[in-house]
Amino acid sequence: MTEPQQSPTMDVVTSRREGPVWVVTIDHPPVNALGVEVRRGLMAAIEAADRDADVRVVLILGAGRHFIAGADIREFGRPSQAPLLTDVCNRIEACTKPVVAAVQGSALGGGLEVVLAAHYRVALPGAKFALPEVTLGLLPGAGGTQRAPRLIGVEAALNLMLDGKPIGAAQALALGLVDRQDAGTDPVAAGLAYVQELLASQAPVRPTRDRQIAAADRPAAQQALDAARAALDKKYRGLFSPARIVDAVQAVLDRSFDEGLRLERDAFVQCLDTPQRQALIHAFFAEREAAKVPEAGRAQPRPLDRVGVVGGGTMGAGIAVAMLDAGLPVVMVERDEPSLERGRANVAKVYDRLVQRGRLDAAERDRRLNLWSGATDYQALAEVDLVVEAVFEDMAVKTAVFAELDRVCKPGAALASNTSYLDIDQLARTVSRPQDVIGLHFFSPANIMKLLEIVVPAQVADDVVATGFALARRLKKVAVRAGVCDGFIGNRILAVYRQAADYLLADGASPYQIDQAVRHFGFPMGPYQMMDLAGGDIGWASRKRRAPTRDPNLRYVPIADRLCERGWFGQKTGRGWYLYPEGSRTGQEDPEVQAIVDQERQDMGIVPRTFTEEDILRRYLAAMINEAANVVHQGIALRPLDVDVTMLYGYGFPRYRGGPLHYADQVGLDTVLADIRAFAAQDPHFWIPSPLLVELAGRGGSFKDLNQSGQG
Ligand code: T1G
Ligand code: NAD
Repeated sequence: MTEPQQSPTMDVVTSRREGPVWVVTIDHPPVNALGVEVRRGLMAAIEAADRDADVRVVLILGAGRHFIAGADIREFGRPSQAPLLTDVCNRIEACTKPVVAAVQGSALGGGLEVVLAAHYRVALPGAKFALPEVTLGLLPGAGGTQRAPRLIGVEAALNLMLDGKPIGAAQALALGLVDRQDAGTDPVAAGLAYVQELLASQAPVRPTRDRQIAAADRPAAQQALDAARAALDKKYRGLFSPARIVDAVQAVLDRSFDEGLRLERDAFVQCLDTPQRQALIHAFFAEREAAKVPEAGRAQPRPLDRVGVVGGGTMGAGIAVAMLDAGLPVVMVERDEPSLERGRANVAKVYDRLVQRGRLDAAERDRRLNLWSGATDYQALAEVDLVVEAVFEDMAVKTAVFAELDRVCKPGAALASNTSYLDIDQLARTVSRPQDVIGLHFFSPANIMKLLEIVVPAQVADDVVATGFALARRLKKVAVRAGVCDGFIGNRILAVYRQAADYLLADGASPYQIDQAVRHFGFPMGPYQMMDLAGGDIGWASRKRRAPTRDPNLRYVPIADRLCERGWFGQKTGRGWYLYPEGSRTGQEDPEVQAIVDQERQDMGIVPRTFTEEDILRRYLAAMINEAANVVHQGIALRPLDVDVTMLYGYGFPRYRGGPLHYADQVGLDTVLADIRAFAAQDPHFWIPSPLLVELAGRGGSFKDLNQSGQG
């Protein structure tokens, strides 16, 4: 992770007088974050305005695409430097001249708190307002919890702070967050126009702190607070800061502004000290760093105006929808007309459901579907810039498809496979242009899941890798570079911690106990619920495919096979590890499954033992961390953060724990290693400490060190 260049204080905040207007501009690329030099610059600018008798109004602007994207997140965890943002906001509010904020782009977190501290606000069409601190394990710490409710009401302010999502200019105007909406594109012009209006009306200063919640609105405000508090456990399970947000906003009804500010400050410091804050900020920067790969640094992406998708099944259709959502024309090729019609229907079904739910209007659906075309003749792919193959997971079938692509696609077209496990180097060697072959591993449902593993085979050209990352940005996916191995980053690690779960199952834990422990850790579901969702038949097929090459030293637990032999594949067959009466998606524990487990243990001569929730989690996570370390050690992942991002966006690892390798650093690598060595005493074939884990623990190092050095 690279540190941005510090520029001298005065440059990042400039002030000039235009007649009676003191124009203050923050220019601190890339997002005008409120680092210490910006805070000092703002403080100085307001004080200068107050000293200058010729100044009648102050206008605050942000240069570039964004107004202010918040506090400088990189400063968190370091000793705080004066002035604190709270003091800067209080100083802005206390200015004796009206202060106006003109907002284009993002006004987020501390940036919105600066807007709230101003006396008047104007928004341009692209303006986005949010208090996303909760996504970083924090709460607004510069007066936002006290000023936002006073300006827009308790309920609206709570929603902004608890979900952290942005609202646009129109909604901000409707809520009273801004006073004006300007249709222009230039914040300077918009700001000065509004200032002239205020000067003409001799508008006074208007401190937000002086506003009170009207007596008539207090009962509804208290109801909103009570409802938010009641929903905390369900909606924000495991998170620390949401409850602090509700406490702070409660002060708006019960205390003075300054008492509320002190309470907010104390809560902010508490949140700063939590491991969650570290984990969530790690996740914030990790997903951005993951996009910084050597190939993209060396080459420009190829054009991406038209794409092809081969296969219209579960993945092909989802991938097509993701492309159409991004405005890319898609040519879908299937093996025959009935399959093509199924592919078209799979795509249309997604949009029809969105229209039915009112989340997309019919015209927009039709516009996107019109970008779709289908064919059974591969010639239809002659003009595409990139094609993604998503046909059956069979090397012979995929090789035949790539032979067709090699025959018809134009020179320079990128040829991608969505394979989950197969060897992309082998696939590349089957065509005349291996430099154009890449793996683009989407996750199901491909139009929803944000993760995209970009699998880099040995012969691929840098600009094809750069094209993969450009596509990911276009599709708003979080891309991770992965090397070629069985299962790449995510599925490879998944296979190992799944195996650890199966060993727990064989040795005495129930599938339901294991799932519960994993849910309590923060995953949305446990491994057995996951298998029932994805379909047990997929794992069964891959176990059968691997059987000939399976390591005979490794224990094999045949329980899942027993269920599959009965056709119990999970939700799609109404039962798997759980029962799903009448197609419900919430499974019920199944005593027959437990009976099968007991029988298999007997057949394997295992006397079941008791496992606590902690026992289960230590084994499950140790297996995940150990294999993740191997993936970094073998260069399949560039850095530990790439694994963390993969597990966060593709495998449900709880974001507030930062990912398995960030979590391992927090737990302590020596602790994890000690666990693995203890487990190895019972099973030395499965529990083989990763050389990287041994090396790092041995020298008191951390995975974080490797992220900072950018090395695996
Ligand atoms: N601090 C430091 N760096 C930041 C930053 C921030 N707030 N926001 C972005 N960056 C860096 C980012 O790492 C990347 O760096 C570059 O800017 C471009 O960002 C007291 C406590 C604004 C919507 O949570 O949501 O205020 O990789 O790639 O897609 O109450 O960045 O180039 O080296 O994301 O155009 C609250 C976080 C802080 C907003 C732009 N604010 N930022 O998206 O570009 S807490 C946030 C964003 C706070 C106060 C509290 C997005 C963006 P690099 P990018 P983008
Ligand atoms: P699927 O069975 O739902 O769809 C495969 C489609 O490919 C079918 O519609 C079939 O008609 C078509 N097809 C087969 N041979 C063809 C040919 N020669 N030309 C054109 N079309 C042909 O399978 P799926 O689940 O969508 O998986 C597709 C690929 O994506 C596999 O490689 C799989 O491993 C991978 N994948 C699957 C998932 C998942 O969760 N299902 C996730 C990631 C990756």
